Parts: sequence; structure tokens; C-alpha cells
Amino acid sequence: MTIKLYGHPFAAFVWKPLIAAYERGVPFEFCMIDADHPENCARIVELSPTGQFPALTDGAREFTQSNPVIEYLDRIGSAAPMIPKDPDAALVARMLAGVFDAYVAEPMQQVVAEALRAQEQQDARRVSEAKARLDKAYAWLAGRIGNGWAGGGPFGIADCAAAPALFYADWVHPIPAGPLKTYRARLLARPSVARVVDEARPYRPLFPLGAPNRD
Ligand SMILES: N[C@@H](CCC(=O)N[C@@H](CS)C(=O)NCC(=O)O)C(=O)O
Repeated sequence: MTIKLYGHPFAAFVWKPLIAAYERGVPFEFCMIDADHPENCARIVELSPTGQFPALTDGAREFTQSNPVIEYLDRIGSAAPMIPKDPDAALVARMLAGVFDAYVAEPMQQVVAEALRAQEQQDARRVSEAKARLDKAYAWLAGRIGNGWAGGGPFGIADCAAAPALFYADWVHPIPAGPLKTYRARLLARPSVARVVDEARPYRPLFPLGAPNRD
């Protein structure tokens, strides 16, 4: 059975299962969501309540939401899992993945979403509120990130969430120098993360704020 992963290579939440699949050597077929693939666009509407991606199918099994998709990939193959086996470590890993999703990736998406609107429809207050949320998240995370991976153990689901969240958040609202910025650099040096960054590179002209000339 072929695992199919639906998404777009530039999409932050799609990077998460891509990184997990590359980490664990899971083979899959990438189903591109764009105007050239109307069949995939029709399928994602069935798979996801809002048509947002990623989604994954494996025969009759269908999942959307990046974190459950990563958890499903843990069942395939024998490489180290993205969710630690230890229950306490697993809870911390899921918690941190949720923090990166809700408090870094989502405010980052809000800033980008405003930039995608026509100028007269842009909501400056929403942008400043999103940036204030990012500042709080940066400070909280900087106090918790050490010299290794997010959960303090091996690379895992929290790092899969952190990589795209911090990558794009730094573009919209730079992360101050310190442990979080250093962690972002550490993530970018990880081969699975470097691979998704490279695969997304051709799509940088889609970034509405003008992609900076750096990773
Ligand atoms: N909570 C979802 C978030 C998914 C999400 O925001 N996906 C974005 C791409 S990063 C999307 O589908 N954007 C296209 C759209 O909203 O139409 C998850 O964890 O998968």
C-alpha cells in the first residue's frame, strides 16, 4: 500500500510530516495541492474539514492534522519514533509540538495572511497582536530550550513542529539572538530539515512579504 501525503512543499504544517518521514526513511507519494493537480485539490476537501493540509492516506486509513499524521508515520518502519516511548517524555513532546503550532506557527500565519489581503483590507492591529504573541512565545521558549533538541531527548515531534514554525516566524518577526535563535540554526543544519527547506526554495516568490535573502 502506498502512503500518500497531501500538501504543498512551501506550507509550514506540511514540513512537519515531511521531516518525520525523512527522519524515519518512510517511503511515500507526495500529492501536490495546486492548480495543476485538481484531483488532489478535490481529494483534500474530502480529507480535511477546511481543505487545509497536510493529510495522509494509507489505503483506507485517512488522517489530517500534522501531529496525528506524524504519529501515524511512527508506526511505519523501525527507525527511532518521533514520539518518545516514555509516557512523560511523550507528553512533553506533544505539549511542545502544540506550543510551536499554536503560539509560533499560527501567529506567523496571521501575519502572512494579512499580507496576502488587498492593502485596504489589511488589519494592522491583528498583525501587531500576532507579533506580540510571537514575542511572548519566543521569551517562553528561550527559557526552556537547551543545547539539544526541544524535548531534551532525541529529535522528535516537537522539533518537527519547531522547524517550520521558527523558520518562517523569523522571517516575519525576527527571533532575538539567544538560545531560540541558536536552536533554529541547529534545526536548519539537520539533514531532514535542510531537505524540506531546499524543496521549498523554488516557491519563495509566493511569500507575500518578500522572502528575505537568507534561510
Ligand atoms: N492544524 C493544522 C494546520 C494546517 C494548516 O494551517 N495548513 C495550511 C498550510 S501550512 C494550509 O492548508 N493553508 C492553505 C489554506 O488555508 O487554504 C495542522 O496541524 O495540520
